[in-house]
Amino acid sequence: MDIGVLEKRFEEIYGTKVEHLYFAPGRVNLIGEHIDYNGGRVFPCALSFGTYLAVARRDDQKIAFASMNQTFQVECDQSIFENKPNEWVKYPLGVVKEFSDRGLDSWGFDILYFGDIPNGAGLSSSASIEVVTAFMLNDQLNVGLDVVELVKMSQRAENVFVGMNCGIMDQFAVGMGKKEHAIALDCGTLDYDLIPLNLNGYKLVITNSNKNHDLVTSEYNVRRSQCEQALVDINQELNVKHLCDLSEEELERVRNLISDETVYRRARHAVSENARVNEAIDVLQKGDLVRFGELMNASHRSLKEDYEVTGVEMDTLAEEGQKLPGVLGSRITGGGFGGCTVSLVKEDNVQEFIEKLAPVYHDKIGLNAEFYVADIGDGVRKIY
Ligand code: GAF
Repeated sequence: MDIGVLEKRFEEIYGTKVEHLYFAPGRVNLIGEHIDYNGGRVFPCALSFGTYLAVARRDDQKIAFASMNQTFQVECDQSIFENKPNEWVKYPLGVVKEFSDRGLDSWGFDILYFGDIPNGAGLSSSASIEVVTAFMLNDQLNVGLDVVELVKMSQRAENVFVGMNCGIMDQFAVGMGKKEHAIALDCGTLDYDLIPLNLNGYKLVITNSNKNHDLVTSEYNVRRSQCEQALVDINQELNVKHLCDLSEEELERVRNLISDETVYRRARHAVSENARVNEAIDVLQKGDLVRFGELMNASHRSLKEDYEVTGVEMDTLAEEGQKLPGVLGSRITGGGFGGCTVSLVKEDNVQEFIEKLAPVYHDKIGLNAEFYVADIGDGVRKIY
């Protein structure tokens, strides 16, 4: 990112200089999908690309939002909370509202964003804009909250203001990521460990299907409520806080309590995915990348068959990708219904992977895939 371009654009829009610049990354999840809201363990990392936020204070009680990626821009006061626009600004606005609800409402900011995360690709562009906004407000208003608290506020903003009942994984990865590390996060307790990513000659390749994950909010919320239903059913006899507190054997023992077959399959995905994550974190630390890759493949299969969040585009990318030389594993990453896959590919085979997968995908689906070799970066921060 050429910061000079952002600074120049800021001056063009607001007629004043950027005073401070902040950055929050996107994220890629290696394994542990759709279990953050089931109290499971997930294994995401922060990326080196993300969202920049340039800001200057202004003298009135307004906030102006603009983005170099979007045409919609707005200058608003608190009345915007009642008439929120169905535009990208609902993400940062939800965060501003979280601060405002805590009495932290000394407004007066001109803000310009620039993001280099592909939008709608399941790499957490929304969490990135939320967390960078929370981090900036915390700093500018001298609130002194720690990053985990900002992460929680950002998740709440998305749940309450945007209406997407996401778990905490994305905001946590964006806030707490560390260069060359993945985060082993227990979403039930928020205990976490930073695990070094020693990939011994392998690379994480992100493939963007360019199929926008447009169903994500509605279908996502349905999946989440199905998991909640499974928990209610199971708790007729048990007393568990989260679905992922169950082992696979325990779930089988109480299977008859779940009357709806679809709800049972959703629960089976959650419980089996959690077991896969625990094993994946373990084998990665032992350097067993072959097993790690097998677990990635099994994760994709479970998301396809039991959770039904993949679709033909993502299945094509993952399943065709799994067959290519030097590929240990490939799976959908993020909420699903489009977005990206993440594949573990031998460094020497990365070019071949791209050259072979792109035409297969194009022939079958008619879309052009894009490829990024993941560069694992740090979490949210102030640049100046
Ligand atoms: C989306 C959500 F925002 C996350 O909380 C998580 O549930 C993910 O989908 C699926 O693992 O990115």
